[in-house]
Amino acid sequence: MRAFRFKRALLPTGWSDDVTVEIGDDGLIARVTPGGGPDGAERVAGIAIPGLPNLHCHAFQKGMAGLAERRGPGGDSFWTWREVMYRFLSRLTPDDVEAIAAYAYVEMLEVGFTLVGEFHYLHHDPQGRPYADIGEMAGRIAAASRATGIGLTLLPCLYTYGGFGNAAPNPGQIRFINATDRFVTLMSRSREIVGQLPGAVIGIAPHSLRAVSAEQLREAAAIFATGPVHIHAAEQTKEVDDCMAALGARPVQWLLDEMGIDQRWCLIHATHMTDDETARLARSGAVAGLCPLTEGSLGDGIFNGETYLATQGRFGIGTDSNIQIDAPAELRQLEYSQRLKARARNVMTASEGESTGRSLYTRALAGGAQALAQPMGALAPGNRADIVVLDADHPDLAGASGDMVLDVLVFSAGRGLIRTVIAAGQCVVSDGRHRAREEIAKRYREVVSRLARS
Ligand code: NGQ
Ligand code: ZN
Repeated sequence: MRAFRFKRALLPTGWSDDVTVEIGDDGLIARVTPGGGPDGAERVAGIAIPGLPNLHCHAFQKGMAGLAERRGPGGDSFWTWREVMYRFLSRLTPDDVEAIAAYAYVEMLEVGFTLVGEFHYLHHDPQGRPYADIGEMAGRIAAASRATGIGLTLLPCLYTYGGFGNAAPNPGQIRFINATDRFVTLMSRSREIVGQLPGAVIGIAPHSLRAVSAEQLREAAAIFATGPVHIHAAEQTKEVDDCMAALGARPVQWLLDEMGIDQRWCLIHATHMTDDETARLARSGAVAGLCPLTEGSLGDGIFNGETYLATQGRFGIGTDSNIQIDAPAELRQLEYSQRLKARARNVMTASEGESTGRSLYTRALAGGAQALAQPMGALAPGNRADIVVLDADHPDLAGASGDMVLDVLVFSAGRGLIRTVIAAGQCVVSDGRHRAREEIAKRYREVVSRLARS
């Protein structure tokens, strides 16, 4: 049993002073005592808030951040970015993927993401053949999680077709491809791998309505009848148009009508929805997996936040392409994109007087925990001991109390407030730096410089 004592903490009942959190050997919170607690607790200066789940990540894409920011011939788009991404991933070895993922996870922990949902589709060798161990790449993701201490929900991806209408995969996609039967084998192996990692959870990720058939999606949801189901949906307008042509409905509309979307579903992006789709998605209890920095980077469009929130829609946030890994910046970008769209302020809040920072943070906690099927999102017994500690002495926090602390975190000071991060009871970040940053960054630099040269 370990115990930490914080100057102040955000508990399910609100802000409390002098809080002791006792943690079991399983990395879960055993007891929370406001206003004191047992002797012998390790004192941590600062303000404790729950660690955030990162509900959508393709870790390997961290290694290409900055590679696609140069104007190409004839104008750039999501689809030209995807070509660059395919070229980048075509050369990655399992060692490369592990090195890049480990460094991405170090950065996530340093900004307060204590658990990652890895939407994992880089399965096979560069010729598209499964490795001798079909779970080779899944094992590398698990190894990166273990090395860094970030919690993991692994979402192996079902990817069969190159586009709508069961199109053949293009050469850039061959490393992703499995028909349903081989995906079932991959899932069994991935389940074993995840089983060796304490607290790790597995779900499935049919990549998108472009990459699987309607029958496959029904089949996969039935075979894997419990656990998270994540799918990219309605990110680009071209995808909506192609979906109309192929399936006779818009992507989110089709999923709602045909798949019985419920609480185990997470629709990644869900950018282009009519008001009707937005309200129906909200009522379904599913989570919208918003990735505001990536959606901005890729020119996707702006989520229908006002209507979604007005209908009590649930959302979480993801770093997706990892172009920038920064939890407060994701939340800020989400709110600012809504402000620019609505030409209004304090949009992602539901009630008068509510702090926007608090609203964004607590909704992203709950939505992420649900989407990743993890006990987290509040400092309470039975939950993962995932705790982010903010620097109470930071000048930007002068005079701030209560929820204003979260407004300062999201809108002004940002990640600079984050000093200590505890994941599953282990103190992995102190003074803003991950305990293995040096060696993991060294390996990352070697890998990325080699990739840049070749
Ligand atoms: C992905 N990323 O799977 O990494 C996708 C791009 C696709 C985003 N959609 C590829 N942001 O959607 O086909
Ligand atoms: Zn994605």
